Amino acid sequence: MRRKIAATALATLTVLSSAGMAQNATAVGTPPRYCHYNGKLQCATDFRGLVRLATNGAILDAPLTPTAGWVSADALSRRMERANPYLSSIHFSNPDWTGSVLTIAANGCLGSMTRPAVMNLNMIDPNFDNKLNSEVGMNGCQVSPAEHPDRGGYVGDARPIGWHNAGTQLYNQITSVSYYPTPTKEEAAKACANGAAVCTLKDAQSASVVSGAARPVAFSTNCTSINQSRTLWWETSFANEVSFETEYGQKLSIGLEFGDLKTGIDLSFTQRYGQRTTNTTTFKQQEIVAVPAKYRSVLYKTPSYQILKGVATAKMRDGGVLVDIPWTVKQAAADGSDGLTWDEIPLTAAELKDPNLCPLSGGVTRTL
Ligand SMILES: [Ca+2]
Repeated sequence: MRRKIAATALATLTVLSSAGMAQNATAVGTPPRYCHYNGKLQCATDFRGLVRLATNGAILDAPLTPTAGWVSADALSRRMERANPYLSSIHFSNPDWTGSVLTIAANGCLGSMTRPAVMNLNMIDPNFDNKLNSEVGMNGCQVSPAEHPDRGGYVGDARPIGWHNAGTQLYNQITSVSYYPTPTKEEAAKACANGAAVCTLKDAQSASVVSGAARPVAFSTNCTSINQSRTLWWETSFANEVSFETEYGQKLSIGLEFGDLKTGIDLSFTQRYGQRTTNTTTFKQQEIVAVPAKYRSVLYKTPSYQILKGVATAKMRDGGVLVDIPWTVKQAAADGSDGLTWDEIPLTAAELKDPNLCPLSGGVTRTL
C-alpha cells in the first residue's frame, strides 16, 4: 500500500502588466492642415474632406476635426483601409490623435511588401516634418518613426498604433517613417524559433498543476528481524519547458453530386508552429523511512509540474515589429518532498538468502 508523506507547495505567480497612457499636447497656434499623399500631395479644408480624399469618396461622414483618443482613430482607420487598400498610415500632429493630419498611401502592407518601406516627411510636405506625434498603421502596416530622413537618428519600434508625448524621444522630431507588414502569429512563432525575433514572456493568464506518473526513485531493504529506520537519498530531475506556439485551422470540404443528391464531408486540420526549449531542474532529497523487518521499502516520486499559459511578445529583429503570440511554460513545482509515496513489499525466502541483497551484516541501503 502506498502512503503519501508530503504535501505540495506551490510557488506564487507574479503577473506583470504594463499600460500606456496618452497625454494631451498643448494646442498649436497654426490652423490645422489636412493632407493626403499618394505620390503627390493633396490637401483638404477639413478632416472630413481629407477622409473623403483618402478613401476616394467612400467615407463621407468623418467629423470636421479628428476625435481625440486612439480608439476613434483606430476605428476610423479600419474603415478607411477597407475603402482604400493602398493606405499605409494616418498621422496626427498631437499625441492624442488630434490636430493636423497626414494620410499616406504607399501600397499598404498587404502581400509581399519589402521591409521596410521608408517615407520621408520632409520630402512629402515640410509642414509635417518634426510635427507629427501620433500615428495609426493601416492595411497591415506597423509604423516605425525615425528622427532623421531615411530612417536615421533615433528610430522607434514599429507598432500598429503609436504616440509621442512632450518630453519623450521623437516628440516633434519625426522626419521619416518606415512601414513593416505585421507578421502573422504563425510567422511570429517561427521567428521566435529561428531567432528572427526576440520573444519575451508576459501576462500569464492561467496556471495549473499537473502530476506525472509515479516512478521509483530509491529503495531500502531490511533483511533483519527488527524494524529499522533508514535515511534514503536520491535525486529527481524535472524537464522545464518553454514554448512559443500557435496554431491555425483549415477546413477542407469534399463534396459529391449525383443529380439532386449532394453529399459531402468536412475535414478540419490543425497545424502547430512553434519553438520549444527545455532545461532541467534537479532536486536532491532525503527522507527517513521506517522499514519493517524483512521488508523492502520502495520510494516513489510523483513529479508535479506547474503549467503557465499566457502571451509572449515577439519583437522582430529587423524592425522591432511587435506581435503577441501564445506561450506556455511547464516548470517543476516540487520543492523537495512533494509527491513521495512508498510501497512496502515482503522479502521472499529466496531474497532473504541472497548474499547480494542480504549480506550477513544484515540490511542494505542503496539508490536505484
Ligand atoms: Ca527630425
